[in-house]
Amino acid sequence: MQEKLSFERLPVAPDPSELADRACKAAAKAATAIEVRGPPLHAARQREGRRIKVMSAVVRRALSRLVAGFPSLLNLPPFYRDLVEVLVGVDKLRKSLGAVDGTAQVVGKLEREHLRKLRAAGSPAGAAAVRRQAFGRISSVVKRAGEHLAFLRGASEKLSSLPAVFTDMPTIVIAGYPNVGKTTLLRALTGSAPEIAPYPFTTKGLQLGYFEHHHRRYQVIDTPGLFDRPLEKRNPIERQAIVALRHLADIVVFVLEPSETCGYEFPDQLRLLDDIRRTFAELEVLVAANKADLLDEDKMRRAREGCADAFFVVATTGQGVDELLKKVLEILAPDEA
Ligand SMILES: Nc1nc2c(ncn2[C@@H]2O[C@H](COP(=O)(O)OP(=O)(O)O)[C@@H](O)[C@H]2O)c(=O)[nH]1
Ligand SMILES: [Mg+2]
Repeated sequence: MQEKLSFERLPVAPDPSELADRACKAAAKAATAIEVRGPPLHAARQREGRRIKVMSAVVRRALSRLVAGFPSLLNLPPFYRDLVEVLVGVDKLRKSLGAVDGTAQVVGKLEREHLRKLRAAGSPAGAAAVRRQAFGRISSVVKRAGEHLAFLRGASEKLSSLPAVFTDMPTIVIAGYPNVGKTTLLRALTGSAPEIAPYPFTTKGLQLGYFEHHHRRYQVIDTPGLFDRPLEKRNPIERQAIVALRHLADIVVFVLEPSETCGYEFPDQLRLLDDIRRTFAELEVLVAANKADLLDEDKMRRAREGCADAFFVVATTGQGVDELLKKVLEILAPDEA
């Protein structure tokens, strides 16, 4: 079963002082909850030992959870790797996760070191001093990781704008100017309303839909706001985020709208089509000439001249969509179409 990689629920890195405080409080509470027996020194060692263990455990658990909550950067699918690179930098992220993991290890070491010292304590006051020293050193180690924790907090926030998609499902990316009928075509292809997923550098997000053919699922992605102006007009960071979609796409359907009711002139639409063909150079780009119901003879002729191999469709009624889909499946599943 394929699974979507989700960045929507990344853990939020704790504030170092708050974490240290929380751990101290939990430790104090745990120490009063245990029953100790025997002479005062023995009882003090038990209590203080318990406090050190709980302090350490609370800190280590919080740090390990944080690290474990980030998807492994080593085997991120290229689509996500590119986006993580654009948004936070893979190396920086790896370094901070490594530092936090290292902090958890050091805390464990400090715990063991102070438990040993505790065994050598000669009085209840001495045992309390060892515990205070352990708390102080653990707190300061956690605070020294503050910069990395802050970086990870920012990273979680930025990465929460990444969409949850299937990276290994055959995928059709729909491109074209606004209002040409991309979403309507997605509905026609999938038979349902799309899910919306966030995407960096656009407030419109992605629209995702799915359909099944011969027991195989296909993903259809509408990209409002991403491929609706030439990529040269984007800044390099935006461009990188947009171009990451080529890792997901197995085929592109570019929606043309020769009737121009969308408000964009036909020649501009053809220029954008050229741009998309260059961006997805390694992929097949099929063209759907939509709103064929609105074309008079002149515009129909012009559309044929402008794009000889376009599929004329009416996304609202589904007319022509089957032929387009047949071609899509011929390319994506040549053995089954
Ligand atoms: N007449 C006609 N209108 C269409 C067709 N396809 C879409 N529309 C209309 O065009 C408008 C924009 O469609 P939409 O799918 O939202 O475009 P998008 O911005 O590219 O996603 C909507 O009002 C649709 O109902 C079509 O084939 N014929
Ligand atoms: Mg749309």
